[in-house]
Amino acid sequence: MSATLSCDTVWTAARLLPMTVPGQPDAVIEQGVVAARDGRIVYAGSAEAAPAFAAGRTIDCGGRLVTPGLIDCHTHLVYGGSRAGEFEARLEGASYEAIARAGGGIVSTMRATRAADEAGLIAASAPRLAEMIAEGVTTVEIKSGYGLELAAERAMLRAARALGSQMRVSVATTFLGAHALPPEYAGRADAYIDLVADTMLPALAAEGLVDAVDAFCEGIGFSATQVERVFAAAGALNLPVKLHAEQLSNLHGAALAARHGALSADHLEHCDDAGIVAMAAAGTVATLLPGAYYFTRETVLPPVAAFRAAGVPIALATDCNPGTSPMTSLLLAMNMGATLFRLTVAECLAAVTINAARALGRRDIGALAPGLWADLAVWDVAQPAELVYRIGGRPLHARYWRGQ
Ligand code: DI6
Ligand code: FE
Repeated sequence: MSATLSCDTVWTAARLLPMTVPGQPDAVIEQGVVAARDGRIVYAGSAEAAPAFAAGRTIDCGGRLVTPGLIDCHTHLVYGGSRAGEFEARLEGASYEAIARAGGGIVSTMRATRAADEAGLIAASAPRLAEMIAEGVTTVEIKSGYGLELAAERAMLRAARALGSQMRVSVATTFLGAHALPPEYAGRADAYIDLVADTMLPALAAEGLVDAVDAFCEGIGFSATQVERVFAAAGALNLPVKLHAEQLSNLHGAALAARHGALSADHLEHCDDAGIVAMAAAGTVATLLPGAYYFTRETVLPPVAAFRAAGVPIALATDCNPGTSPMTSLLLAMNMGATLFRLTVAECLAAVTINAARALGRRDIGALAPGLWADLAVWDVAQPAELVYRIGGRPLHARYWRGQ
């Protein structure tokens, strides 16, 4: 006889996919129950083993699949303007790198972002976030990196925080000052990195705007040495790091990230064995971004089989950004992860829940277990594979963020 457990909400008749064992997400609990108090899960498991509940409200899930709320762990969701014109130019033959070198690309979004104020950025970005929420996303990471000067980077991060407080979704902010070289620093990349590491990062961190620090380690971005400077500054502030690594070429960014205990290394199409070994040893998550792979028509696949063999946890994210992945659908990213990268259904599900949580350094989301936030997605699907299989459609029946 177990004692009565008092709680705010009980979800009954759920087919539960708790994601507590990342390797075995097919282990659906057919007659599942979740109970929450003060936004946190107090029970998640079979109805049979459940205690008696004294609940404020009971929600009958009608036998629907219930998963943790989805986590989009890599986005550039906050920005001004559009790059549809650049897309058109690429269709006529211009390459992404050529456009970037000609002052377009990231720098054109920088101009539009600097021109918008915080309210303008919120207004431009809220619809994108609403699309994610409509697909069951309960946590989203949002990077800066289109301001490339203190005031505009601050406006981006403040807009991200504001979206998180307005929209019933958790927002994790990442400072990506080292995303691109602003034109006023042309030919002076080291001086810009000094500004990022010595001025911008400490100021924004002091304002509570930075949960993690990222950089773009690439020929058209920053060198490994420059990234080291940024990571050292992050380390001095006790902030975790992550890295855009090996997207277009191999600068050994994955190994660099692992050396700094990075939460994740992201993209990784050109990652080599040394990078994989280093990531496995450091517990760094491989965040794969199939939307960017697809949209830039990349032909080199990320070494998924080697990540799998080495035991590197794999996450998937939208990389929502105006240049290389104008995508807000995390479900489509799952489909692309399976179709383009050959991830299994089980891997795709873990990639947007438990492993995405790890890529954000979070242990309080991404699974359904006592103590974690009651972030739930209730789906109108017969089996978990349908979440990965379908392209389009809105399979979400209901979504709960912190129990509400
Ligand atoms: N890698 C990407 O795919 C995006 N940023 C990055 O570091 C592209 C950003 C853009 O083109 O606006
Ligand atoms: Fe990115």
